[in-house]
Amino acid sequence: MQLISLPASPFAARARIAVRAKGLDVEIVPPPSGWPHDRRFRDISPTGRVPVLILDDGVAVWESAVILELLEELFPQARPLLPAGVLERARTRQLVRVADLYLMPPMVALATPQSPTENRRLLDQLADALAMLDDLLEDGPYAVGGSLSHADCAIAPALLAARVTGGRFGIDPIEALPRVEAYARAVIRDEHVVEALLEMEEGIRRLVPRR
Ligand SMILES: N[C@@H](CCC(=O)N[C@@H](CS)C(=O)NCC(=O)O)C(=O)O
Repeated sequence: MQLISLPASPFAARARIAVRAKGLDVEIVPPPSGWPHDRRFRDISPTGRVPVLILDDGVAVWESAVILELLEELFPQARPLLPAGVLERARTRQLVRVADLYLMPPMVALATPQSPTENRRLLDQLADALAMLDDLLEDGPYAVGGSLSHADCAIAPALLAARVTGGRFGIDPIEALPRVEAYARAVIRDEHVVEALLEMEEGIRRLVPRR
């Protein structure tokens, strides 16, 4: 299998954490030159986005949350990244939805130039999403159920992205949120999380060269 991934992408980091934690034989490769508009890439990823998982028979699967769910189903013998309890599984999926629907959208919008008013509105949206997350996280190194799950794959990269986004506006959007802060510090003790986050940091440094 191949995972088309960009180091800086929080969505691709989510998939990298999962494939490594599950111990799967997956080659991690960059998108082809000409990405994201390249016609052949659009044939396998209609949104033009990464990550994309290419299965051994050539089938391409896109959307990070779907890739993670598929890996659970394709490799039931590998380390599970969904908890055993039904309600804990629901909470895990809820946190992935929180990342996708509330945390990431304002950050994606803030990545392109906006008016000062729009920047403020999007930063407020991000602050609201982080405050909600502060109420949802469990105490402990992992988001749900005491072990690595899809929730951590989604939330840990999103929090690094939040810090980087806030930093561009001179704020740390996490520091005043005790659970989120404690979680961000604790979850990097996981070897697969820290590996993906270090790759993200390095990828972001390359995208935004220091002056
Ligand atoms: N909902 C998608 C989002 C993926 C996404 O936005 N990827 C970004 C990188 S962080 C991308 O490929 N952007 C390229 C573009 O928008 O042209 C997922 O979860 O996989």
